[in-house]
Amino acid sequence: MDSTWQEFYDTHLPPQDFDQSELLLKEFTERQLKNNNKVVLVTSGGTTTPLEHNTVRFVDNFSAGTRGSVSAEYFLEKGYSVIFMYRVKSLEPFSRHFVGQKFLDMLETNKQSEKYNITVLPQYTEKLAVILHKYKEALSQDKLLQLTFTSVSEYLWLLRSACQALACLGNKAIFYLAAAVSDFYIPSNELSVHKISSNDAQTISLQLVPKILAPLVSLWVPEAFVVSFKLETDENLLISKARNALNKYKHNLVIANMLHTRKQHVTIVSHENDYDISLTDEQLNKGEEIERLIVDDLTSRHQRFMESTKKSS
Ligand code: PAZ
Repeated sequence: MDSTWQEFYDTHLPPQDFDQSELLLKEFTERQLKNNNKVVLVTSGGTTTPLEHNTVRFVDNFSAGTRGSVSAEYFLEKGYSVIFMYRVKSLEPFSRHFVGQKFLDMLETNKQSEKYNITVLPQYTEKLAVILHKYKEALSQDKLLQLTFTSVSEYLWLLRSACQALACLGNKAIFYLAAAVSDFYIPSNELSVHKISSNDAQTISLQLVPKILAPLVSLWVPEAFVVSFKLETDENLLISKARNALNKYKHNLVIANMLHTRKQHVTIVSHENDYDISLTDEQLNKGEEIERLIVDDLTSRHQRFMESTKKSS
């Protein structure tokens, strides 16, 4: 069964820290507007569909958060301010370079008169310093705001709130919707309160998550530059599905990618044409990131978009 987006918000409570997130979004965007900054909202990571109110079990959507976190860094390099809306525990800009053991492997300790000192191993100092500097600069220049979600409901509440805050930026805002959002959910009033017992045979009936791109493009941020992503595993469906989405929601671009080649190859589907952005094997092995090319392409498109939609005063 299908539900409308209004019904969804009417029947699902906002997340617990919603007032705080709303305030952060409002204040951040007001400061960006005052400083005449361009802002990109990057969504990143996968949403969950909880199976219980007190959630022990949930259905998850695949996404490590690489696309979003890497792109956020390149948008900052291009002078954009970034609202990074990401799934708890997925990759984040800057810290993504040091996940798992990697960070600890960069450090060494030595003990002098009962006190520990920590130093960065010389071979890592430059890398760590460069990344740390960029991170601190983004914060001190007030160019990065990070907000988290876990469930699809939290994601939808936060996304609408971000739209309401960003609407005042008009065509200076980019929406870069890279998060992998659940297509199905169990409505709040049908969810078991407690952990489903393994003794109870369960038939779960899922409802379709409302397609939020529709109100986002037509009602909430009609002047913004909106980019969605399409992930497929069947190559034969990828471009047609991406184009259908573009024709249906009438936003600016769809970036189409295949699960297993997404780090090396994407197709940009626009209203005029489709074109590929790729890294060679050699570039990939050298550690180059396709997001640099994607962000280069998008920011020049966004520039043209702002010029063509400039309001004559
Ligand atoms: O986060 P990641 O780098 O592992 O994956 C990125 C991605 C494949 C989730 C993203 O590029 C994407 O296609 N997002 C939209 C997914 C969808 O069609 O719902």
